[in-house]
Parts: sequence; C-alpha cells; structure tokens
Amino acid sequence: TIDYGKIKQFAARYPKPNGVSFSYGTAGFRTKAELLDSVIFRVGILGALRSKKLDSKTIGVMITASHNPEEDNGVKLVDPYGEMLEQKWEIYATQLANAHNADVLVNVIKDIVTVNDIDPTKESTVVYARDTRPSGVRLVEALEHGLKAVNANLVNFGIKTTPQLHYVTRCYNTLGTEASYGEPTEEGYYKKLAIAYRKIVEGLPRLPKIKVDAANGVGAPKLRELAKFIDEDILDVEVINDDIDTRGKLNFQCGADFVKTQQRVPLGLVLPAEQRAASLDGDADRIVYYYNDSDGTFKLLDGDKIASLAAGFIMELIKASGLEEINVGVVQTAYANGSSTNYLTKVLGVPVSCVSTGVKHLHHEAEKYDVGVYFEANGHGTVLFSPSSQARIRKAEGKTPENISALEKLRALIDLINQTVGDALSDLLLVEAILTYRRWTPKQWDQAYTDLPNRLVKVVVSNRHIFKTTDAERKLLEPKGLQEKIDLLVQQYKDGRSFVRPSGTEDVVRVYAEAATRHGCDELAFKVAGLVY
Ligand code: NG1
Ligand code: ZN
Repeated sequence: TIDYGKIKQFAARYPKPNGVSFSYGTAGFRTKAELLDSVIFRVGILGALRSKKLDSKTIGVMITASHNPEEDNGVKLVDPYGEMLEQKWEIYATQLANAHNADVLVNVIKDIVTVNDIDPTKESTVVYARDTRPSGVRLVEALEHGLKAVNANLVNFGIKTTPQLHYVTRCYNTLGTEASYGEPTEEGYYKKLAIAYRKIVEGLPRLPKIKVDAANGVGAPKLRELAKFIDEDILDVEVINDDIDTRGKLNFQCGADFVKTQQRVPLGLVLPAEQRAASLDGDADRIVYYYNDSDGTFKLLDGDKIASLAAGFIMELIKASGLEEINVGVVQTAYANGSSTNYLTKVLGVPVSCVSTGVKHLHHEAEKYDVGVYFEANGHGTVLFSPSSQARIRKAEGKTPENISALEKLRALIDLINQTVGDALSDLLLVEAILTYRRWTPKQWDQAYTDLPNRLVKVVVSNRHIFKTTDAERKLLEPKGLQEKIDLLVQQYKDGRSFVRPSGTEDVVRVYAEAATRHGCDELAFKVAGLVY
C-alpha cells in the first residue's frame, strides 16, 4: 500500500527548485541536469503508480537528454509494450514535477490515485536505465528514492541506449506469452538482432567497411557489443567518437543531430569519397548516413532516405511473397523533404501520411497500416508490422521459391527491426542489410531522388505559445494574418514550401523552408523568419 508519511520523508530530500516550471513534453522532461533531482524522484513515484494502474505491469524509465549538451539531462516514462507514456498521464507528470512542497506533492498523488481508481495495494515494478552522462549517477539515485518511497520493485538495467530500455520493457511484459518479444536482457537484444541480420545477408558479399560516429555516447560501447554477436564475414564496422569518459565530448561537434543540422562530417572522421558513414545520437535512437561525392560535396542520407530505402525494400518483398493484400504506408512530418514525399507517392506508389512532430504521433499513425514505416527527417524512426500482418507472414507457406525466400526475409525483418521505438543500432543493421542485398553504394542509394535545398532556422521570440498550428503543423492559425503573408512569399519561389511552428523542446519558433534552388530556399527562410520575428 502507499505510505504517505514515508513519501513525505523521502520528498524532503528532493525539494523542487524555486522559480522553474517543468513540463512533460515530446521528449519527456529535459533541462539542465542540476534542476532535475526532484523531477526524477517524482517520476519514480509516477512510474510506480502507472504500474499499479496497469495491473502491476513493468513500466520503463529512461534517463537521458539524447543529443543535448552533456550538462543537460532528462527523463522519459515508457509504457508496458515499449510505447511512449499515454498522453493523459503526461499531465500527471507535469503536475507532480511542479508541486512546490511535500504536502502538495502528496495531494497530487492522492488525486491521481482517486481519479484513476488505482488499487494502492497492487505491486509495482519499474525497470530503468541511463545514458553515459555523468549526472546520470546522481539522478538514478533520485529515481530509486522515488521508487522506494512507494515500495516499488526496482530493476536497474544500468547504462543502456534508449531503445534497449524500450525493448526490455516490452520483453518483461510479454515474457512467456505468445507475443513474447525476446529475452529481457541486453544479450537477448543483441542475439535477436544478430540472428535476424544473418538471415537476410547470409551468402551475399559483404559491404566495404562502415564507419559509425557514436557521438561519444552510449551507442559506442553498445554497437561494439552488438558487433561481437555478428560475425565479421557479414558486417565490417568501425566505431569512431567512442570516448565516453572525457568530459565535454558527448555530442560535441559530432552525432546525428550535428551532422543533420550542420550538413558536414563530424569531428574526428576522415571520409574518403563515396564511402558510407553513419552517425548516432547521444542515446542511440537516431541515425543518419552520409558520404562525400567524388567532387568532395557532402551528401546526407537522412531519415527520409532511410524511410524510402526501407519502404521500397519491404514493398518488393511483400510483392514477391505473394501476400500482396498486405498494405504498406509511410508516415512523415512536415520536415520531410518534398522530394522524398514525391518519390514515395509517385515512384514507389506508397501512401504517405503527414503528422505533427513527435514520435508518438508518427507511431500511432504507422499503426494504421499493415506495415507502417515512419521516420523523422532527423533520423528517428522504425517500421511497425501489425499483429495481423505478422501472423499472415508467419503462417504463409509460399508457392514458389521466390515466395518462400521473400517470406523468410520478411520474418527476419520483423525481428531485425525494433518495433517499440526508433533504434539507431537496429536501423543501422536494417540499412546495411538492404544495401548488402541490393549491392548498392551510398551513391546508388542516394540516386532515388535529389533533396530539394532546405533550411531550418530557429527564431527566438518573446512568447512562442502564441503560435498555433493546424494541418499537421503545416499552417498557422495564429497569430492571425501571418499564414497569408507566408503563402504570398512561398508563391514567389519555384517548388517553394515553408512553415512555422513553436518547438516542443526548446524555447524557440522553428522556420522551415525549401525551394528549387539553394539561393531561393535561403531567401525564403530568411524572409519568413523576418515575418515571425
Ligand atoms: P521540436 O523541438 O518540437 O522541433 C525536436 C525535433 C523533433 C523530435 C524532438 C525530440 C526537429 C525539427 N524537431 O522537436 O523531430 O526529434 O525534438 O523528441 O528536428
Ligand atoms: Zn535521441
């Protein structure tokens, strides 16, 4: 049961800092690590309540600030099947984090218990992990105190990537059932991926070596670990930016976010022409690929390119398997390059939906297809196979050798792809498998379509909350009249497109523009930013 006196005792050690207000957004809570102790203590309590509410299922908690600077940290709750926390509960997280003293905190907890009809006598279990940030040690302790304050069962999963925490959460909750997702261990995760990877590439010539920039984060040791489970005759990978011990190096001039926003190779990478490389972010849930052209131009193969590669491959396999009734769809956000959307709809002929920024939106939309491929342009994404499509693929026998071989590959893909959340390590193997199968160089992959020149700028405004959007964030409703002005500008540029939205993770408004020429795109972005400012 819940002992409110005990909660108060523990809470006294975690006073809320004055003058800050916290908000559980698309990335959970994320800010300077020194502000987070009380927040994470309370997240522990909420995780336990969520577990009690869901009949003692195991809830996940990940302590990370992804691609943010090293001095930041953050925390996210993970629901039983590896999904993001249910939206309604995000409000409780925010309320708990902002309770200004122990009495208010206890009242908020009591409210959550009453409103959700939670049986306080139920057991609760929370599995948690952190990335390599130095502040993580202290914040894990705060989390553990929150869990102990409500007598939850603690499962410390140690230092892990965000997707590994999602994986293990789902494994715990499906253990021994028909829907078992795998062994709830780090080793189980590697074995599952490694076996699936071999099934797809076995017998095919190995690709040249890939260099992977691990952003000096948790992806470095974990990719090395994964590589130990995959024989060198099928994967040749070199991990660079693997220094997780030197302060200040995490995400510094490296990693997926740096490469995507700066459009250049990370610090420490020497990349000869036409050789592929990839960058992970600080918690290894994002990946982008790139190469240098023979004339030295930097070419990015971002989340849109990965989505197109994956969708093309999966559609081909489904056709070859004889299960043509299985539909494939792709989910993007407004940040997807217009050329990618055009390629997907016109060349591949696959339906594309556009949703608001934030993984939970993409994930939910992707669930509407038999096979839903979703990627943000920044490299976060995965592929979801619906339970019924999985059952059909598992059951089908195939009539021809072509059918049978395609079915085997589809089955392997279901295991290779982390279906709980975008996973840089799983996505890396997915791309490597497809490139191996197609015998493609990065340049051949890149030839599917040419990105329209694009520009993303941040504008600092006095109050970003006055910007209200509609149509998957592609149009502004407020401030009144602004959208009409943007439309007038956009019309002046060939293939022009631009939109404005308030960031969910930073105190800025983002302006995106694309157009047929670099000059036109930059000018459009500049002019739209001028309207916003
Ligand atoms: P915001 O700050 O709301 O634009 C950013 C990314 C999202 C997503 C979240 C993290 C861009 C333009 N936006 O969101 O794609 O990754 O952070 O959850 O890259
Ligand atoms: Zn991340």
